[in-house]
Amino acid sequence: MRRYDAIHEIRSVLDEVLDEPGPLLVLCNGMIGREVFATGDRPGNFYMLGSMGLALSIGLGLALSRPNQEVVVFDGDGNLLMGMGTLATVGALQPRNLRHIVLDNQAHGSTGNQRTVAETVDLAAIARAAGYPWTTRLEGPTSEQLRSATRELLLAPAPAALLIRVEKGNIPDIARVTPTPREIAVRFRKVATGECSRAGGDPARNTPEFPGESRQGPSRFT
Ligand SMILES: Cc1ncc(C[n+]2csc(CCOP(=O)(O)OP(=O)(O)O)c2C)c(N)n1
Ligand SMILES: [Mg+2]
Repeated sequence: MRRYDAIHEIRSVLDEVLDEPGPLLVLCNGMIGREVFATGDRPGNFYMLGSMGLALSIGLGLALSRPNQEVVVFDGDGNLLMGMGTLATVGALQPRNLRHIVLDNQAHGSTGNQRTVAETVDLAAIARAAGYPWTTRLEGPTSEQLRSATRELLLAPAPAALLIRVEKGNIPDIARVTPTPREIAVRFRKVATGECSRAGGDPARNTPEFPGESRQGPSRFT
């Protein structure tokens, strides 16, 4: 299964199972964020453009500060390896509303498939050892296996992690995330603080206005 196909299946389960306002989604940098964007943008998606290794820290902070909202982090193996200390903090703090999805292609797929050490390091086992009460690792699942594991993840005691081994490969010519970093932050904050009640609402209607600030066009960041 390709990473994009896995993201597509997971996203359709999230949309089917979780009613509005839906979970806050935190997307790590690189193609993972772009592929989630391609499956449907929404103000409740926080795309971490450019900075690698931070999705789980951002998700943890959100989960702790918004305990009544579900937070789902989409991570890559390279991202998680870069910010691995956060696994221990998550294990220590036990946020009950934090769910962590790791798309493991054992490579920095966004930048040319340079190998990561995920070949020899089982990140799901590390999450379990760090104190996640529920972790599952899927090796090249079928669509149905992935859908079923995603439903389990959403019901599992949190913090919970689902690691999926996916094939290497990017979708050719996939669009960049079009909202600017500032637009992403402002509209996301509105959802997270309850100022806007629909995490999945029409992104256009939730795009803030920035007096005196011109749009730079799509972000250059990976
Ligand atoms: C600090 C930092 N180092 C390197 C990069 C370049 N970079 C962007 S995405 C990426 C790979 C991310 O790997 P992974 O999390 O495994 O996701 P994948 O692309 O494999 O889906 C790299 C190295 C960056 N943006 N920031
Ligand atoms: Mg990877």
